[in-house]
Amino acid sequence: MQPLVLYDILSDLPGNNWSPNPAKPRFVLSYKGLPFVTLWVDYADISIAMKAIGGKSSKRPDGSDVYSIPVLSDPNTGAIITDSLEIASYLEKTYPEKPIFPNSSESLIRAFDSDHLGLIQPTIRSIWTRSMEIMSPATAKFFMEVRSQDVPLPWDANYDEDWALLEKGYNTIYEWYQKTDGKWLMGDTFSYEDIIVACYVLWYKRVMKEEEWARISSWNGGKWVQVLADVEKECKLA
Ligand SMILES: N[C@@H](CCC(=O)N[C@@H](CS)C(=O)NCC(=O)O)C(=O)O
Repeated sequence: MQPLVLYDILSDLPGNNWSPNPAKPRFVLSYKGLPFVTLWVDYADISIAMKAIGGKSSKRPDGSDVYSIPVLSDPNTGAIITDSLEIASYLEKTYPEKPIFPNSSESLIRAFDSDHLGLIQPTIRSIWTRSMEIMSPATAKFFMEVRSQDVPLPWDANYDEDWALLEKGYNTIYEWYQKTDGKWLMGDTFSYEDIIVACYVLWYKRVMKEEEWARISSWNGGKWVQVLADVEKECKLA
């Protein structure tokens, strides 16, 4: 089997990785035990690089084309897949061993993906502010220019209201975890839902200031540090 190729986003951090969307396919590939290599792309070059390999485009609010990461290229089948959820779906269909959508749960997990993002999206300007700090100045400038089309400036990582909203969002996710008997959102059955939750927590751990990460780590009795550790272990990334 030839290694699959995952396109992820470069940063100044040791080991590069930070962004939650490419983290999700990295966790899935590792969980399923599939061989893969990662190609790191600067955020400012994503559109040029993904257009060149045949990634799918969508539109920015100003009507211009945007190509996004993650993209997965599978030399075993010739497939080039854009979007973390579509990549998860492709990997599940093509490599069904070690399911991430157990018991025909893909449609429910698609709904979960959107509900989960809906809890984080209102606070995203603060997390984006921290994410810009791990990019080169030119890339951070590009990031702010393009992403401010989605969330108008000013952004700041200290907005009390963002922190209150983020904590409220995690209280909701905590309630979801409390409804099950096992350690996963589906009880004793591991699924892509837990990967989604862990990859966002990993983002905070990677980009936030030490005291901000300590604050998140204290929420819900340390639940989020535990979920991240459990998912990393399950996916053989720890
Ligand atoms: N829904 C997509 C979102 C992907 C996305 O927003 N990717 C960002 C980086 S995390 C991107 O590539 N942006 C390119 C740009 O804004 O130029 C997914 O889950 O893969």
